[in-house]
Amino acid sequence: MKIVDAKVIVTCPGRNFVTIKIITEDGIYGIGDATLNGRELAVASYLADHLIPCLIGRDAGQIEDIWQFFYRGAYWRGGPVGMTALAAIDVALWDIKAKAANMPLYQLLGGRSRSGVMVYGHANGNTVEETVEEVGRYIDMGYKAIRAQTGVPGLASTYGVSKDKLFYEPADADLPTENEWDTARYLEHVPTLFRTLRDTYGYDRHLLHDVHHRLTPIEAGRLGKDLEPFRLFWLEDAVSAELQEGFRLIRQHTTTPLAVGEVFASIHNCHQLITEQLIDYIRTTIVHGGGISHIRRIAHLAELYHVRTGFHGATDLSPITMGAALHFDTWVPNFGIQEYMRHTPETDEVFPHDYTFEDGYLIVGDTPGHGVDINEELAAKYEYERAYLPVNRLSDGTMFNW
Ligand code: GCO
Ligand code: MG
Repeated sequence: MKIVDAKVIVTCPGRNFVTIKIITEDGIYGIGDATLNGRELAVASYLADHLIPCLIGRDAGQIEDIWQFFYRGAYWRGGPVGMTALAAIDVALWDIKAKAANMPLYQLLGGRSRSGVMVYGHANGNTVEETVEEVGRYIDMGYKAIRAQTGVPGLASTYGVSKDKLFYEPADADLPTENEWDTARYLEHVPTLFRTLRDTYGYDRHLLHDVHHRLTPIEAGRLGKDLEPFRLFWLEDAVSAELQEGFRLIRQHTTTPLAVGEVFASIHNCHQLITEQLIDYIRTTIVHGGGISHIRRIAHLAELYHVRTGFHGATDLSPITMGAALHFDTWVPNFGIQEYMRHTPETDEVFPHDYTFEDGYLIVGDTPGHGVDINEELAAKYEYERAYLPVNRLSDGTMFNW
């Protein structure tokens, strides 16, 4: 299965997506997602200018060797741009291998471990009342698990609170918009949301919350403790995780389960978090973590330490990532939950796929490969539009984490 061609497709059906398509001599092709929000063209160039020239002529079946060639061979290893590019190639090669074997990808990984993949949706509102109402909508849609975010009084905008309720898109401008942040106000407000949610809906559904890297470890410990009575499924990205041992402090103060890792690019960003059992869920997903070949290593390490997977699944990850992740989720023994933000109908049309939502679960399809395709003609109609994620400042102007 010699690789005879490979190309990068950039499309913007409402938001930017980067895709690699790898074609073999016998006509089988595979596709992989290479989208890195706000840095899309860096990955597109990394693939087109530096990786694809080395890919042509190789055997598409040698996935591991190709992975090692690009990882070790780069000398400059890792990083979000490099690992996203590598992930795209890896997923496209797994797609080819599964198609050649005439099997859905989960069969190649080890077969089905569960009938469906439990997902969580995003409910948000400007006020507690609005968020409570939104959570009700998600319950009505059948979700078993719901992430809840609310506006903070006194702040003009808050992470996770969007105008369009069903299709949240944080990259909202062609240059970064500046938001304002206030930790004290936030810490006061969030417990009210979860108290009201539990008073309204009881304890039947799983509730989750994303702090988006905004606290220090001791602040995170306090929030985790305040939220304990409301039994969160997880508290996500409570602090930015460059300092892995910083999580020890959070752990000393709370039993609220912790999730982290959507911005990690490799096992080296989380090995200590896992082996010291400082987290409960690892969020690094296929597209930003070197593909199936590398995420598999993270999942196996995590399994030894009672850490489960909880893959990132925001709309800035294309349906290809969602498809590949669902095959992985269907197989991986230590599965926890899968994030699921719905893509817009325009995006779904560019990336036809065979997974379906049923009663709070995503059900993987049985099409050979990862079950997601790209309509290139349609993709070509949507030109790239530069878009950035916002940045945050404190009220005195100090730059902060977004
Ligand atoms: C999540 C994430 C996203 C990110 C986005 C950045 O938990 O889904 O935090 O909403 O902000 O993926 O590109
Ligand atoms: Mg998050």
